[in-house]
Amino acid sequence: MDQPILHHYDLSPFGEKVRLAFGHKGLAWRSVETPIWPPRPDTVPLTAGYRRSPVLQIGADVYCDTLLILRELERRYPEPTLYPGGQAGLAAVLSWWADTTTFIAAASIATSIIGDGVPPEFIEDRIAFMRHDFSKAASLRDLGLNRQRVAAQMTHLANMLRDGRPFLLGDAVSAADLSAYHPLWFVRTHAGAEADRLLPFDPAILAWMERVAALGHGTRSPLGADEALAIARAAEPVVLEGVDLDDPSGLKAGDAVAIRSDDANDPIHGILVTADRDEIVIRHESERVGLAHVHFPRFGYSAVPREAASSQAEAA
Ligand SMILES: N[C@@H](CCC(=O)N[C@@H](CS)C(=O)NCC(=O)O)C(=O)O
Repeated sequence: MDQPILHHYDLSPFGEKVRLAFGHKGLAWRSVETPIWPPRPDTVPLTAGYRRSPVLQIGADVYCDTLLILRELERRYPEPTLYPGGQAGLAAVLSWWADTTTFIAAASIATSIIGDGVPPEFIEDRIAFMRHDFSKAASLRDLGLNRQRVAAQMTHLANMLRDGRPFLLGDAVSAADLSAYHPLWFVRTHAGAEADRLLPFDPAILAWMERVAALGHGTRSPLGADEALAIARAAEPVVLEGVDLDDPSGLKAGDAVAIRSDDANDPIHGILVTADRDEIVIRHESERVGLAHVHFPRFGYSAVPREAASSQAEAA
């Protein structure tokens, strides 16, 4: 089986979530380091326009969004599970809650401390892409707000851990732990001792963080971006079934589509290959890769006809 290839950068909290999933499953994987802000000329040929990080490549199949990346790792490498005790739905929903409520607030707490060292290009890029200002001045201005946001989330974590369970859903680690962990990992790594002053890192949370960190990152070996693209070029995407007739999108295989993400405006385009309950897959061709299949989770992403997407964008 092709080795998983992660396109990511080390600073990325969502990248840490996937690295820990590799650790939990004891996987050997290849690491392609991407720039922290675009242009990313060696990633774009794989992703059909999706710009976020990380992205998982397996042969000529490319998985976008950590929600789907973890699910795909689970499908290919079921043991040990990331969705223990038949709680896949709960783990996924809890993951989404943790990912979406704390990432920006926690990162801003870190930039209120280390913001002077953040390159202006990064700050400008994220203002344009995320409508969020990570400059030190803006992060300091909003520090009280962001401390409250993250502390409120940490209260829920502390409540979940209060009965002495080692992980959020019980005895076994789950995807929910990785999602709740990565923003706190980021703020603690970068804010250092200040993090403990600014946020309620109580002993139960710290002990839980140590358990999650102990999962490690599996066996990582570096891979050049050119080599990763060559691997995709030499591979065939996994063959998939078409689109159900009663799919909620109303679309069918072969339609030209745009993928809409609920919280970003990436211009993602391709030809619909399949759409099932869990994922939408589009075909994407580029000179350096040839044919790739780009996969998106259904939760948070929708496929719309390409023409409708273009006319809506023009009207906006
Ligand atoms: N919902 C996405 C969020 C990923 C995300 O926002 N990642 C950050 C980096 S940690 C990002 O893409 N920032 C903008 C960029 O790197 O271009 C996921 O779960 O993968």
